[in-house]
Amino acid sequence: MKKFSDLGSSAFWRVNPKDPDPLETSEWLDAFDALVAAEGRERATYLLRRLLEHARKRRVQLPPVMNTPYQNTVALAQQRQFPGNLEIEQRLSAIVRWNALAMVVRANRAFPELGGHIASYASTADLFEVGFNHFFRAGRAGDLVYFQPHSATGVYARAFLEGRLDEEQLAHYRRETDGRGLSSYPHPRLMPDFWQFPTGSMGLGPIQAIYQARFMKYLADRGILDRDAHRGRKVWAFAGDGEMDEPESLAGLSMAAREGLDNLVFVVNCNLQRLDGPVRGNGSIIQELEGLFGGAGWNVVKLLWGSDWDSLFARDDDGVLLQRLHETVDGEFQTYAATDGRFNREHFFNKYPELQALIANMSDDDIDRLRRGGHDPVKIHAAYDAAVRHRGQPTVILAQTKKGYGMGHWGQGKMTTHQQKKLDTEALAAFRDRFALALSDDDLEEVRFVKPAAESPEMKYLHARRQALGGYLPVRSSAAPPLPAPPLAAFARLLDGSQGREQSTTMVFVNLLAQLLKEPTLGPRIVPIVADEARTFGMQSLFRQVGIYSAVGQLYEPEDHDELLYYKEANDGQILEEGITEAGAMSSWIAAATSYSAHAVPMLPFYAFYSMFGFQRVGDLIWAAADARARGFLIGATAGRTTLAGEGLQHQDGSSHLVASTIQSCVAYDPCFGCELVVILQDGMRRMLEAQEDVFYYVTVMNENYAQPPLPAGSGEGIRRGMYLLRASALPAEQPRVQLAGSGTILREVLAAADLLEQEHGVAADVWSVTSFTELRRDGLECERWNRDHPGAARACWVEQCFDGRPGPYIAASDYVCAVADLIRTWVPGRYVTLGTDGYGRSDTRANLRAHFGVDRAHICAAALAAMGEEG
Ligand SMILES: Cc1ncc(C[n+]2csc(CCOP(=O)(O)OP(=O)(O)O)c2C)c(N)n1
Repeated sequence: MKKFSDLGSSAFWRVNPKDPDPLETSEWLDAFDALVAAEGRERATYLLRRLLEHARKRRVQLPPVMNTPYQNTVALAQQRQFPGNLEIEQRLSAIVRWNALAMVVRANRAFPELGGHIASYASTADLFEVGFNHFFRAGRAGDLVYFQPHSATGVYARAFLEGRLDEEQLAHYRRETDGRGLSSYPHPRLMPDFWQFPTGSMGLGPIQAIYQARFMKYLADRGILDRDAHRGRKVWAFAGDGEMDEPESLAGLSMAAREGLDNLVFVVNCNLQRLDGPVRGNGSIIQELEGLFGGAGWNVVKLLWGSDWDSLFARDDDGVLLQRLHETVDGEFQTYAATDGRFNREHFFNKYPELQALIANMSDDDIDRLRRGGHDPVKIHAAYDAAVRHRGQPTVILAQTKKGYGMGHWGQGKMTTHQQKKLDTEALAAFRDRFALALSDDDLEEVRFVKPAAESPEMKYLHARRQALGGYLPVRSSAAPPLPAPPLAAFARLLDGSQGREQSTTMVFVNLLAQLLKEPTLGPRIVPIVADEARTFGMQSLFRQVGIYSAVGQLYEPEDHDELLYYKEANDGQILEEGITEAGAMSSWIAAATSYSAHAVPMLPFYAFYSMFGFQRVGDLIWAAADARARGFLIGATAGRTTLAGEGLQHQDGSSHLVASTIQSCVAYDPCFGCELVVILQDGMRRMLEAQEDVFYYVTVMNENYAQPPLPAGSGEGIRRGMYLLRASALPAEQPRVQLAGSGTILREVLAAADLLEQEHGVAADVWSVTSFTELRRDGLECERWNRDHPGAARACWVEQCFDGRPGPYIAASDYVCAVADLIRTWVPGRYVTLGTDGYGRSDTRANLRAHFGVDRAHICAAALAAMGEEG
């Protein structure tokens, strides 16, 4: 094993180098102290600045300046007096701890397969409880809390004490199919009256919280949320230190600082462990995160040590305690967490005689009782208090804890603690004694939940605290006023087609959006979102029309200021231009798409992105959006594998509709014509805004220009349900016949193939416009299920209704992999041939690409003839 002193090159070491000449160092430090005393801090800062400049000139490497000592940021002298009843709070948190543990142990005793976590909540319990007792404000203008997912048990256990969940529900933790149980993690989809924000996938909680905080400022700056009513409102995000490894966790940090999000508090539970082992065994995750957050411009509050360390630091005149802390890597801190006072004395304190002297009057038990900051309500309160009062920057609290705190040698600090879900009676008894819980041996044996009597001081205190903070939390509400969707007739101009002019469906979309933005009621509620592709989609006219949101307005004269459609940033701008971060843009979209729930203010976001960089790039966020019951539009632009011609393999999307079909609340369409698009978007608005259905729309639009036809009479229902007969062949009924179906721009190849078949082969070809293979499949599956549940009934699905009396064979083509058109195979009443763009995209002209993949008119025609041949 390497010794710490050998680690000369580690970043951690560079922050804390050895001192080759302590005497000389102390002379410099004394001189500095004298300067501060005589001339003040400002002068000292000036001199430091000059010294740094000077060092730079001399090419002297500068030390990392983003790190502070391994100590609490809030000094004892700055600490506000703890306003609560510490004793009662400790008793309450012991009960919540027990109930959380009991849920997991009981679930796993009954069904060992069920899983569950004890150690994570054990480490974060005090961080949550201080929030619940003193900070988290409830109500419609209350705080929004993103809970660390695998600590959900503690939130349930507290809601049980509050009377919001019953024992039956706790006993059904992770057993949800009968509708009585509790979900594993925060899932609004599964517990829509309880959980607000899905955080189960690591990293998505932190990034969503950041963009939520920004969205709240956006709503206030645009005058949509009443600034006074929402003053002081906070977004709290609890995350694990291991979770900070996720790119999404860090992705929004600089935006949060840039926008001055002082309504945002991150609490990182630094128990120094993740699932497999230490987060930074050879370094310090807290110092590393301090550098990252500080460098990004956050206010960093380190909450490392409990009150019982105060006197040690006060007596640490020569800094030996601090030095010892600095030279200890996290792998060692973990061992100290897993061992007792005696071990800590021998291995940590006895290393230096000065340190030994510092703790000479402490027993091993005293040492054992030295708490880390995240386990001391007084210190937690001080850190939270500093965070909520800080202005101009977001705050991160780096709270040092022990994983499996209180689980003794069965779990605390153990490598395997994350997955510990069983505890024997001996371990339970130790836990009871450790937290002074009034449990009989029988209670232990049965792992009974604990709930003090309603009149007990604990329960009175708990309710009083929550009443003072506006009620209980988390609570999810979906009560929001409906917004009127414009009727279809409002879009008559777009429904009439392009009168022969060539236009892409992207352009039709942008025209519709521009019109919507002018609607008196709905207009202000539209949230256009882009990730640096507005010009790609021809949306730049919106920059001037409604402005780009910027917290500080526009501090420069834009280069194009003398043009009509200049690049306009404004404090009340409506567009969220996120820059090149699909994850950030998606998080903004989620905030807007769930605003009806989080703020009782329905908004209608349209996030337009390169279709390949949607489901493929940020699919997990889209999944989280579905979980969050998002309502809004995702516009997959420049869609299709052959329609986006020159961009090649990484850009060409042939699969997003397949993925979209796997998300139940995602209603996806791939229309060919602008009129179809308008019908779809109008219907989406009606469903989401008026009917308030918890669905969202994914609609692909293309950049291929062609004449847009007017809306075919009577096509509305078919467009919405997924297909309609666009063109019935005029050839006589006795001619051989084929049914051709197509979606997206490939429908135009299908139409051309029909002409070829009729003109060159005398084959009658009926042409179907398929706007959504995925909706057709859903309808088919639903009908099948209904028919199964109703023996004797034979409901026909939409595909069956459409093809009834229409002899095949049936040929379908799309710009996506064959599997998309295959989604409806079961209900096609004859030979069904699907053509698609399986394989990798590549660069070429549209015509060449379509020939290459076999989705052009010639291939469709050939496939039809071959199928007819096989049918005889
Ligand atoms: C995207 C994703 N990957 C993996 C997991 C599985 N997982 C759940 S908890 C966990 C470890 C979390 O460690 P940390 O964030 O340090 O939290 P702690 O439990 O230590 O408080 C992992 C890997 C997940 N939930 N999400």
